[in-house]
Amino acid sequence: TPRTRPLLSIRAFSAPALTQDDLKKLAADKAVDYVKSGMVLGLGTGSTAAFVVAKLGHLLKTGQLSDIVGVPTSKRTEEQALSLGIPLSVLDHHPSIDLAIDGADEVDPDLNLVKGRGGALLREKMVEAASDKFVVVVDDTKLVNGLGGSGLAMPVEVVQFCWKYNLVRLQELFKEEGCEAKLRLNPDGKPYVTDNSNYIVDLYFKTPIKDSIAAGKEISSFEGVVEHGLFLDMATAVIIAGKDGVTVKTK
Ligand code: ABF
Repeated sequence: TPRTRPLLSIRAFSAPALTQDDLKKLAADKAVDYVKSGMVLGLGTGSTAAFVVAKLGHLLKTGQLSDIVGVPTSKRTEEQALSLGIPLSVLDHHPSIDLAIDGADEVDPDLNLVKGRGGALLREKMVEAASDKFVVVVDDTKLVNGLGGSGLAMPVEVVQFCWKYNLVRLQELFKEEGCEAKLRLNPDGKPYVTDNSNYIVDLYFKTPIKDSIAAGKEISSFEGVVEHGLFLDMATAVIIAGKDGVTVKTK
């Protein structure tokens, strides 16, 4: 009797899992769909926003986009954009921006954000507040139920003068949330200095911030506080990339 051969075994080839960088790039690509030739664009900071800037550079170079002007939110982004030949400006010359695209550290269900772990919160807030539309690009690890809920830093930019005084006041303000305030340091142990020559106090919460609107107002009322990382009611849309695809949330 002829030997029967086993039926061909069908091995399921699954696509390799998407890395976090793949997800960031997916969100960035989707956001660039909102960009049109002739726009003034707010250019964000951070690894997700860097994918946006890279894509804009590519579209310009290949002639798929023209006449855009970028307003960068940090020196880092300015350098990247310049290296890609993206024409740049500042708020002094372009006080109203058509569209800003930037990353975030936390996104709550109402599209309120924590931003600034990358240290660029002041310029980000100025540029994004001056934008008609503000599109946020994140991977789904950034979603939280309440701001401060990731357990990671919520930054506050403070003047260098008597920074410890403000650090203590900030920690006291969020006593109920079990807040621990720390001066941000560089790897060499020296204080991290922002593009605006200030320091950053990072706030770590045990429980999410109870009332972010009240918190934002209180932080801003402290003399010597320059800006905080709560970006409330600013996002027009949030593009979230997860392993099941890209979702766009609007208010
Ligand atoms: C900027 O970059 C910041 O507001 C935020 O801190 C950070 C997010 O970085 P990444 O995209 O690298 O996670 O958007």
